[in-house]
Amino acid sequence: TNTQHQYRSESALGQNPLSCRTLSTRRELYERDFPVYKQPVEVGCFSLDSERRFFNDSRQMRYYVEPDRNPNFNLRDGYRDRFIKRDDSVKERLDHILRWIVANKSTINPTGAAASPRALDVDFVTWRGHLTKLLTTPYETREGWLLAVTRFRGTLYISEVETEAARRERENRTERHEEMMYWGYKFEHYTCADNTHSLPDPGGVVNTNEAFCTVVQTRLADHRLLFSGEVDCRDKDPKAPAAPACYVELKTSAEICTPKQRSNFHRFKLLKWWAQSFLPGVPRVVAGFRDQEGVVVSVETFHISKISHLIKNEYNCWKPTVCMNFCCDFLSFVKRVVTEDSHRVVYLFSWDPYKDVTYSAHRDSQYCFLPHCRVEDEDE
Ligand code: 0WD
Ligand code: CA
Repeated sequence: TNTQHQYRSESALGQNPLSCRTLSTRRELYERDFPVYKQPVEVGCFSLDSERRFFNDSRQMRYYVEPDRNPNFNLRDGYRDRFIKRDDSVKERLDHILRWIVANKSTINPTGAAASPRALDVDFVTWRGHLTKLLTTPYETREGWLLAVTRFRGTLYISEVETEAARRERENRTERHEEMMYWGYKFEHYTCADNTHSLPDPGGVVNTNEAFCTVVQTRLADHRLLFSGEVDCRDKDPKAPAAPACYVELKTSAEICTPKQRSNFHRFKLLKWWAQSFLPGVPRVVAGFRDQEGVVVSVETFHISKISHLIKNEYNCWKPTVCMNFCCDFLSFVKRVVTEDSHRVVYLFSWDPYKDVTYSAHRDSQYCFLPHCRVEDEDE
């Protein structure tokens, strides 16, 4: 189209090309060819138990048991009496990933980088969830973000900082909202078993401290990435393809009754679902559609590779290439900006809807998130 041509050659960097201190998030700037995104490879995993303790293994892995297409799962069951909620005022930052890295250095640096024996062979380390936020930024109109970045021995570590708005929202959630947050976890308990030969136990306790996380390595253009993401469950067939291809993401969503609701589902929800699972190479999402009372009335599988076709008929819809190109340009921007290599320095990247990305630098501040005693000390 015309618009596309008009913006092809325009730089994505700021309004003033000489300053290069900001990054635009306007969609038109990112409508280029899809960038190289290598098939993500699982390099490890870890588990967090019911008390949020770290284990360098897959003990929290769960197994998907395909439910009835019209199941009648009551997601409200157990909210009052069988629910242990993780304390989400505790900020874990990159701590679990750093622990995994320390325990698995040999896996990620098989030969040991020649120049610096303890340098990591990747450009970026972060949570998958932070990358999801970057992918959806050109289409986000409600929530901004703050990302803290530290360069340490050449590698850029990205850790989210809660915005004031997000903190206010977390502290002022309605009772209805609190309960609805439980519904997603409850759905997992109707569809996941603890081992390959057992069945789901919806009578058990839902404890949101428990997590199984995959660690994957991949490359986006010239950015080598190492990130971790929480995985709900895997295909229980032992002949299923290797991880991450055997993983299944579980979601709940309001049932779709009108064309307007279907359109909104395509335009907003499928964007988030696609971005989150595409990043680690999780091939499918199983969605439980629930009514107003929290009863799952239908279940549907979405294949990530088919989502871009599903949305093609929506007017002015999101595009995977815009998401990936924006993320790629943001990471390039970070590499250019974050020059001082020190665990004591944090560059804070800040974005609000309809604005450009800006940044500020902070030394020995509240934003420091690399416990320097960890990444460098444990093998010394
Ligand atoms: O420090 C932080 N700001 C964050 C830490 C933000 C997001 C996540 N985390 C940590 C937690 O340790 C969590 O175990 O990351 C882990 C999950 O990482 P992720 O996979 O990178 O996060 P994301 O893709 O946003 O969420 C995946 C799942 C969610 O499932 P749904 O279907 O709702 O997308 O992880 C859960 C949730 O079940 N989850 C969280 N669990 C604990 N703490 C959190 C959180 N803050 N956010 C999402
Ligand atoms: Ca989920």
